[in-house]
Amino acid sequence: MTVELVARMLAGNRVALSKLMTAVESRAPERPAILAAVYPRTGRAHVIGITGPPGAGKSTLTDQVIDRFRRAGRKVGVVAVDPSSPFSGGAVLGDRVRMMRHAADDGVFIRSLSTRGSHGGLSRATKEIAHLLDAFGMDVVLIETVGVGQTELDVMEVAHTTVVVLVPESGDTIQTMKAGITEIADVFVVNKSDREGAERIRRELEAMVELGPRGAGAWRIPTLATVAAEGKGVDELVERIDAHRAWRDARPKDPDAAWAAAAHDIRDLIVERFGACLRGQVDAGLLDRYRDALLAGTTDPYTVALEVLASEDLVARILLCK
Ligand SMILES: Nc1nc2c(ncn2[C@@H]2O[C@H](COP(=O)(O)OP(=O)(O)O)[C@@H](O)[C@H]2O)c(=O)[nH]1
Ligand SMILES: [Mg+2]
Repeated sequence: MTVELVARMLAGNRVALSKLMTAVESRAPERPAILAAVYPRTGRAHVIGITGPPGAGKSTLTDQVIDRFRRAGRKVGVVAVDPSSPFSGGAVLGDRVRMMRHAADDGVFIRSLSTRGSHGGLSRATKEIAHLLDAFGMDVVLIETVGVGQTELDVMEVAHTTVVVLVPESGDTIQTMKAGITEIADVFVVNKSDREGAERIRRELEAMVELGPRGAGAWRIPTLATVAAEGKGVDELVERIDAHRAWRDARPKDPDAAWAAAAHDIRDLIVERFGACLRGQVDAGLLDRYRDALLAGTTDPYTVALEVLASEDLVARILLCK
């Protein structure tokens, strides 16, 4: 089933892609097998993060960027992440509406993710869905996420190039983030530059960039002005995004970082699988014989846990976990 679905996806079937995304997002048991099967086909796409406060125009900008990439003949996958609305899903819907004109385009695939569907593992789900889009053959994967909190930082770890979108009213955000914001951004965009104060914010950002690394090979973070609603400044944005990729590709690869990232993924997968199995084993009657003593007050949960951990019975059940 999984093998056939992956084969269909790799052959360009969008329904298969969509089903695989759902399996991965919901942590179906086939998830590691799916990811292993697509792995050899990943590593080609340029993954671009677009983040910033709600209402900054990220979706409008994403829509414009999709348009530019499509004109250049590049295929585009989009993951719209919304960590902020676990129940409503409202913003995600708005994002989709803003990118609707690409819905009929075979070279575009848009997936929305909310906290609800991904069992708290939003950054993991985002990363894995980006891998699927990469394997599907997308040249570019855009990840739109809201805000600059920890979840977004985790999400952005997946991105090769991160665009931080601000607006003329973002002065406070910049002040609270201070240097932290230049650590995540590869490109700054002041969107809604049709509004007053845009140039002032742009200069503030530029001053902050000046304080950053300036060595010969260092990337200099550009600060761009856009009016996403009118498509202004988007060509330059796409040009800087491409330039960042070229800069990145020209740098020597860091094997330690690559191994650390892989080891992190491997450990997570092992712990997750093992934890789920162990939970099942413990629930399957391992605790029954402590019930009466616990209710009678002659023991307590902590003592029971220590006894179970030291028991041969637990070891026997652990051996059943694969
Ligand atoms: N004035 C102005 N409004 C814009 C611009 N870009 C987007 N908007 C509007 O800002 C609102 C929020 O845009 P959206 O893309 O949903 O923001 P997101 O929450 O960051 O994804 C929408 O009503 C857009 O039409 C712009 O450059 N100038
Ligand atoms: Mg949006």
